[in-house]
Amino acid sequence: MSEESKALATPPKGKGANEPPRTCDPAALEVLNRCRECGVETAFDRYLQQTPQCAFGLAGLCCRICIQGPCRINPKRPGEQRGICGAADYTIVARNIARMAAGGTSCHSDHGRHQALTLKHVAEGKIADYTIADPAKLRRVAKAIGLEVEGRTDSELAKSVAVAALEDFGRYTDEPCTFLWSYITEGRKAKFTNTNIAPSSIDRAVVECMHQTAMGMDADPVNIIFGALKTSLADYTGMHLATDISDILFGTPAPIVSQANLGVIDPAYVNIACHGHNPTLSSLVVDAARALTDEAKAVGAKGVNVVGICCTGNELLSREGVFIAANTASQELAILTGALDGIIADVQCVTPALGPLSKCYHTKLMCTSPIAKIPGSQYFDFREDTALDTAKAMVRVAIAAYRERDPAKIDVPALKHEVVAGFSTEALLDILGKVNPDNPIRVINDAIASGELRGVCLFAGCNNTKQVQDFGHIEIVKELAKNNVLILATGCGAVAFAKHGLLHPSAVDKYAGDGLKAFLKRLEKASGVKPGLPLAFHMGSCVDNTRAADLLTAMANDLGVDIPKVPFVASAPEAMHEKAVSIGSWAVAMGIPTHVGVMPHIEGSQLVYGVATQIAHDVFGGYFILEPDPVEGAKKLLEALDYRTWKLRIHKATAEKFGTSLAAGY
Ligand code: BF8
Ligand code: SF4
Repeated sequence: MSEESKALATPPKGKGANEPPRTCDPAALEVLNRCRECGVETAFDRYLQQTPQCAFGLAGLCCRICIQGPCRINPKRPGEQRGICGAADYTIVARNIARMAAGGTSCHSDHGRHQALTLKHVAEGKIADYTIADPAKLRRVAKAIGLEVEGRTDSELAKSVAVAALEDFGRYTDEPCTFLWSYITEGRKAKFTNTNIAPSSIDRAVVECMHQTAMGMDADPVNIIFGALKTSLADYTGMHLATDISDILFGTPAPIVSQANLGVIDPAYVNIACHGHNPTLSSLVVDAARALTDEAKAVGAKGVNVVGICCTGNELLSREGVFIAANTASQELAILTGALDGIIADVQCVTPALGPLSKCYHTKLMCTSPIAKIPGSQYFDFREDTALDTAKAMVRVAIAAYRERDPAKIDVPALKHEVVAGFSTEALLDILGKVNPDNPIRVINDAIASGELRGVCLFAGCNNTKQVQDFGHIEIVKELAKNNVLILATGCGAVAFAKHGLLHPSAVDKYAGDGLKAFLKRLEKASGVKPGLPLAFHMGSCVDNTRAADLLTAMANDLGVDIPKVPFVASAPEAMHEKAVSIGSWAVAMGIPTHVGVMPHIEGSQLVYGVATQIAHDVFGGYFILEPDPVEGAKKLLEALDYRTWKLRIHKATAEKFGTSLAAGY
């Protein structure tokens, strides 16, 4: 660790801590230092106000599931106490974490439902503002889920895909969800069938999980965790169909150049941040902004500059090259630049703090979802049939706000980085196909077999104010890159890399080990991607994590093994949201060693902790690595990769020597 890194390595300690480092993003730090002088409060301050946090809650030992509670069990004396109903520590901890997985599943899948309904309405000709942007993807998805493609029009197919997706929400028979079963290995299908965790529908899995964890229901922690895993596979289903349909409606991402960090907010323009997760709205805001350039010029601006925050930002970055200003912990800071004229929010990760904060500035906060309204915002009822008109109305609010700016408050950090993003699974396979047209995915597998790469790591997840913002992401990725691990990234992790200049070819020269550098340069030369390939491949938003899972499935199928044998790990150094719990849970069920850098609320039960970190390994091949220290986290990820690579090489050598297929029993 560098001296600079060591200075940042201490997470905020709590009340009274002397100027603790809160972020390692220089742009964020600049704004935070300024707002400390002017007394504005942010999430970083409120975290400190909340400390010390409740020890019962931190351990997962507070139960509020029925109104006899709250019941709490002393984390220092687990086993000695029970809740009023007799619930033991392990029951309470398991129920709480299972309900978080259900919460995360609800977010991703409700997003997916929205996409599916939009696609259906497009196919039926009911809405004019959307089209099928990627008919080739439509056909690929239709084929993947087993639909007859030949001789059918795009509209017919789009309707069938939409209906298949919607059926995954409400099937009343017992066959597994289509958008799960169509994309996973045969080995995972057998595993999920044998462990009885294959969901037949998303809504049912969430309802069942809430039922299972109600007062007076399941008290068996292992059974509850299996219920949580079933729900998390419903999460996978909802995520996969959301990504598939977004690509169909808005285009499958391909390499694209953009910029990242607060410096993308340009005071010369009307600045509008699209914030949240759903591209259905934000894609039309981009269109509306282009259409209203003259109106922006009429108020003295150079035009309209749409920027992104959180995963809506990732969606726009991946497809349209829209600049990304912030990940979740910096969202308030975008307002504090004094040059943000509007925030157009859809769903998820839009913090309530933006309401009162925007009132202290000229920034207009606009909410658009009937289930995500924030006091202090203006509400626009966003519907697909009037989408462009509503988007224009919101852009006009921001244009009007431009005139209300307070010049004394405008101070945008001059910090931004160029990024190369847009690496969908298809885009990556296309690049790999330039090296091996017959079998693109083998390019990765061969590089692992030859020792050029040590494996693959997917960085996902959020910012969490318990950690120094972005620090874990940055430290771990540097360590893994130095050790020749191929890096994929989504969500706020990907934005962290973007803001710090790691999604750029120059970062390859700076941070990649010799093997990774040689690998990336070979791909770069063959593919001709300009200005070159970045250190980490930005695969999209949080909901797009199944893109990386598809790549992993392709690696496994090419190797002829199931996922637990593939040198592929995941890391969420700053997991925060319930969505991180559901993603982490399906990653483990899929067979992925999954590092989490913020302690989830499970330490109150040794049994549940043991299931997450060890028993899961025995049953599914995946397991949680719970490690807040980034250096240790990186070490453990490398160990997990090395173990799999070592075994793979030995078994491959043995199979080649004796002319057999890879041994199934290892
Ligand atoms: O869905 S990574 S903080 S913005 S939950 Fe939210 Fe976490 Fe960011 Fe995207 Ni994902
Ligand atoms: Fe207490 Fe049991 Fe009710 Fe939970 S479900 S609040 S442990 S009585």
